[in-house]
Amino acid sequence: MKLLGTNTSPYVRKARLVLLEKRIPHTYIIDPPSEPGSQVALVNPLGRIPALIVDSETCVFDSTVIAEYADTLNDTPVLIPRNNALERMVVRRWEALADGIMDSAVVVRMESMRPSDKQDAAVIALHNAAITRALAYAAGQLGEREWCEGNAITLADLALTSALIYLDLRQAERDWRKVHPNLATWYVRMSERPSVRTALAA
Ligand SMILES: N[C@@H](CCC(=O)N[C@@H](CS)C(=O)NCC(=O)O)C(=O)O
Repeated sequence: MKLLGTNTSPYVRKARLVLLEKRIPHTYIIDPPSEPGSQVALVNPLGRIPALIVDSETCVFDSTVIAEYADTLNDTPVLIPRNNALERMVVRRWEALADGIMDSAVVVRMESMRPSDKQDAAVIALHNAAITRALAYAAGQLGEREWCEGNAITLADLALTSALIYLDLRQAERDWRKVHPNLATWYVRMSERPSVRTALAA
């Protein structure tokens, strides 16, 4: 399999973390969709990354679908609970929360890259407020537990890790570690995992 992406995309990092945690063999290919010669639009009509090329006829797109597909390929570990509806919902809700943080942080980033007289301060404020609330919710849900849900790593932990890495990249001034020390403690443990080290290194 080939995963097309870039190192700055939080959705790509989430997909990579899933593939790496599950040790699913794949080649990671840097392919910014906006650059001439990009393969992305040829395999994903939306022209977005991540795009996971399974074979000449099959491309999986949207990080949520990649995560779900990859999780069914093996059981080591199971990242999305399969039998318990409540546990499954909670993990998917964590993913939605993390994706929402990414979505809002991307909007803030895009808006702040516009000429200053064209930036919409209200849009920036709205999305920054959503991120602030989402982080408080995440910290409250996590408490002092080791994992976001249950007694082992799930997609929830990987999605949240990716969202926080993106905040470090684009909103370092937010200093979420100071506001939520329990998230910081949890993140230190996550960042020691080989998958996270690999996904941060390149
Ligand atoms: N919901 C999608 C979002 C994917 C997305 O928006 N990716 C961005 C990169 S962060 C993208 O490909 N944008 C087009 C571009 O970079 O030209 C997912 O989870 O995969």
